[in-house]
Amino acid sequence: MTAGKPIKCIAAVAYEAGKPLTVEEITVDPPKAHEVRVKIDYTAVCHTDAYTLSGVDPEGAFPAILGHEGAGIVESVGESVTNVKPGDHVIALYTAECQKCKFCTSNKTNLCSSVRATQGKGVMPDGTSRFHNAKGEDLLHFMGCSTFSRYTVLADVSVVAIDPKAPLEKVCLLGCGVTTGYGAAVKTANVQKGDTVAVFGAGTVGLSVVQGAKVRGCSKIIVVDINDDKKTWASEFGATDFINPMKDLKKGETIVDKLVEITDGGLDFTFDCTGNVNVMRDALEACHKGWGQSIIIGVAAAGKEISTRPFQLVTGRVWKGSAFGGIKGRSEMNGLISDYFDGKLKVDEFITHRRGFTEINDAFEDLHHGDCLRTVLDLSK
Ligand code: NAD
Ligand code: DAO
Ligand code: ZN
Repeated sequence: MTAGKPIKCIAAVAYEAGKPLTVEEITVDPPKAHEVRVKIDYTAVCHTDAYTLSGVDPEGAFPAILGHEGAGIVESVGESVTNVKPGDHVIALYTAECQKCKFCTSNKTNLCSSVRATQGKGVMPDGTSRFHNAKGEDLLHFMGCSTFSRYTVLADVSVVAIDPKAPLEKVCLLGCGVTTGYGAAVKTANVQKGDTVAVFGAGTVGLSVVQGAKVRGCSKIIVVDINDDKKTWASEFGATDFINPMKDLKKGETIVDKLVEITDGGLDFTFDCTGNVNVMRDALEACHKGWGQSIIIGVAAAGKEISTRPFQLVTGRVWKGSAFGGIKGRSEMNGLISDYFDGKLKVDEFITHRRGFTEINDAFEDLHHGDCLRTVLDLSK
């Protein structure tokens, strides 16, 4: 019986920017009111973890326990928690859903303000941490999730119970990349049968946009990526065309020229899944005059800005953004799990690497290789 007591467990601690994570034993305090302690079974590594660890994230603070794409089982709950109970299978949500704040009740956005301020500071809503190292020092939380620990504590608004039949070693990916891309296509953009779509960047996010566009019956799904190795994956996930702008353009031709030419004036929808601000501009300008919409999903490096001629917007192109695919984690996650069971949503196909948790630093290395979409770590190993 561990409820109400501190738990000692393995975690990967980010002590310093640019340094490998330290795998060590930490202490995880019991959950306070409106908090949930979860035994994390599986977590993947995403670019945002690497971005923060690299030190270029101006909001990155150390020492911290990173990780935000994870799933596990509720070990215990604090007072007043009503949405989950011990034994529930859950996914951690970096985009909370309190169902009460101005954002949640607006029906216009999946952003939620309930834990925003403290989550950004790396602490729980009461301003303190539940993680301590062997020296008794506090360790910061990350994105309200901290899935790089066998046990973590989440705000109750940052956790969703899922169908226990869903395999946690796979659906942990619904905690970020897959949901982000799929949701951006079917929810933020709400692409329809017959629409033409271009997706810039064929990582997990971009390929998941592709699968959303395919499910909706889009007529053309063009993937643009500078890495030719992505061509096979693009076609497996549903792309109709693949363009490598480094190799497939005529002399003097731009990617925008090419896309506009092959789509009779431009795309109905484009998606940036690269985080490169120049690509974001191309994606906007490749949209059809009068109605084309470009959705920014990629997270640009600190300080970067986007630009275009205002005339692009005056003439009807629309620039939008999407966080976590516009998906409300607590109310909509089980719909995605159903889509997964029904074969409409691919998840397993994104898992290119599996490792034991102690190999977490190798999983960060995997991210730099073109053959890796996601590495899933098993926290029992
Ligand atoms: P990834 O690195 O696996 O994929 C990026 C792809 O873009 C790669 O295939 C790469 O070859 C390609 N690329 C790079 N530069 C390019 C260029 N100039 N032109 C065309 N293609 C180019 O990353 P991912 O996990 O798929 O994530 C994609 C982006 O989405 C990242 O910026 C990530 O931080 C962001 N993201 C955003 C959200 C959100 O909620 N908005 C959530 C998760 C991830
Ligand atoms: O509500 O102000 C806010 C911030 C919401 C956070 C949205 C994050 C979107 C990008 C995250 C990157 C990938 C994990
Ligand atoms: Zn809210």
